[in-house]
Amino acid sequence: MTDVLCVVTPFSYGRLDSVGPKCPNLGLGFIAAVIEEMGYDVKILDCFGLELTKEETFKEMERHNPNVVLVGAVTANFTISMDVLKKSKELNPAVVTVIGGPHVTVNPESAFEERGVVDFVVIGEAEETIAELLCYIKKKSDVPLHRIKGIIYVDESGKMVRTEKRGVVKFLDKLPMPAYHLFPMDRYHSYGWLNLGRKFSTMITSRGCPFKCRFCQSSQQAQFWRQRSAENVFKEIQLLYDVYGIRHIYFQDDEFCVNHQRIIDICDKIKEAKMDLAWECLTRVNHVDEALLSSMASAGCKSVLFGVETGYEEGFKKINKPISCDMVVRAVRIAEKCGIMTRTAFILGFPWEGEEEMRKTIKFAKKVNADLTFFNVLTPYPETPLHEEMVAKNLFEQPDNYDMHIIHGTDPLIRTEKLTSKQLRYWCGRAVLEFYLRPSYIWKKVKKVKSWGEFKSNFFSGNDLLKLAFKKVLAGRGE
Ligand code: B12
Ligand code: SF4
Repeated sequence: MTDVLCVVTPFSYGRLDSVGPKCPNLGLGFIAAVIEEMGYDVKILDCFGLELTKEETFKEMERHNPNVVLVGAVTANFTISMDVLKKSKELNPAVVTVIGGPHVTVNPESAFEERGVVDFVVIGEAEETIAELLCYIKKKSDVPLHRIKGIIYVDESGKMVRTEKRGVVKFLDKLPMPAYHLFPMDRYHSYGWLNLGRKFSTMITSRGCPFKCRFCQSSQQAQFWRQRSAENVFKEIQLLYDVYGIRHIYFQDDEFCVNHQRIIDICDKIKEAKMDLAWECLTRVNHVDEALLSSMASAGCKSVLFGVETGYEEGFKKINKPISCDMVVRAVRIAEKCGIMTRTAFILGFPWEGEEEMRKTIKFAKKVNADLTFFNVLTPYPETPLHEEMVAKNLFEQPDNYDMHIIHGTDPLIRTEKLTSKQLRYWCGRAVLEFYLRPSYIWKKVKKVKSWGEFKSNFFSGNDLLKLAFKKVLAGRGE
């Protein structure tokens, strides 16, 4: 029997399984570490990492027979998260069910649409809330439920009670390291395009983002940007390196390079320790310069993903991203000069966009000519300004169909003022084909391949991406 069971719901990239990464769910990792520090028996059932089906997940839940079940939900896995909690109630009506994560943080009522499945919704960052809630559940404190900040529950009269708002965790260094020992650390791997055959994990070294792009949910949730100190981050790198043999880390902070000195300090520590570590991160083009990128490269940074989003100046203004086309080109060229693989991500399908904007964005992506470029159709997430705008303009084709809305996988949920969702699908496929099937690009890629393993992983993920792009173009033709 397990006291507290954290369930990472089943998830697969479907047709793009060769492209998507597998990594620990660090939100639950931090929460489990806090619970363990409190002295409870806690386990993580990582159905994504272990590649369990829904039925296998249910069997494992039955085997663990927990007293408390915790599930984290993004919008795409909300339905299956609810299924997991419903099943836990069926298996044991006395079980206490708790749901948290980005989806219920902005849309908590959805968890109570079907009564009797969820006992508690936790809003926002949960380390402090879960500690207090567990004390209440285990009858270890006298603090009444309504005094626990950051939760929603249904009281005896059937009324939904929302307690006072809880702020974010201010000092991240005081948190324990994520409970990596509870994850199947041998099961994780990087994205297909940078699968170096090394043991892989992700890390989060800061929370929030200082910017407010109109389509982004992260920017709406965290009230302000916070960082872990270089010392604290390096401690976690050492843990992953020494205890789990991790040699490839993806820093999945929304914006890794806000504080240059912190990054340079982390790089210095990696170099001083002579670690054989490869790593990658996400950042914005206006947050990098040559000094920073060369320091990162010398400490093992192999790849940087720049969120670019559109390919024309007016577009940046409209999405509230204070960057310009020149800044994008400049950042990519500096990274190239430093020997870092560049990746850029674009979004197609902002409300005002038509064929002209599609062409501009694709043209610009080709001009930037990063090593890898991703094109996705906009998925407006609840509580973002763009979501509100799309709803107001009646641009949703499938309002509630977020299920299985996985990377590049499914039909667009939206249309624009000028393009249908089928046309958007077509443009998304066409963008991929136009970008990748240029002889100059193929030759650039071939020249850079260093090993048979690298060739294989690039070939298979490239092949799957192109196949999907062809399908999108064929399905979207004729409108
Ligand atoms: C790593 C990551 C992934 C990994 C997930 C790995 C895994 N094993 O689960 C991968 C690459 C697989 C992934 C996939 C997807 N992701 Co993702 N991902 C992230 C990312 C970059 C970091 C998550 C993280 O570790 N954060 C740090 C931790 C500490 O924060 P946290 O997860 O929010 O957790 C805190 C609270 O939310 C809360 N909490 C979280 N879980 C729980 C559970 C309980 C019980 C409680 C009480 C509290 C709680 O407490 C935590 C600690 O304070 C975030 C962006 C971000 N900055 O968070 C996007 C993000 C979560 N992903 C997002 C999306 C859209 C997706 C995809 C749908 C993308 C796609 N189109 O395919 C898929 C869906 C996958 C699925 N079905 O679950 C969105 C979610 C928006 C939304 N409302 O749905 C985010 C917010 C990015 C964004 N800005 O839009 N993702
Ligand atoms: S910079 Fe990135 S994480 Fe920050 S608000 Fe914009 S899209 Fe979101």
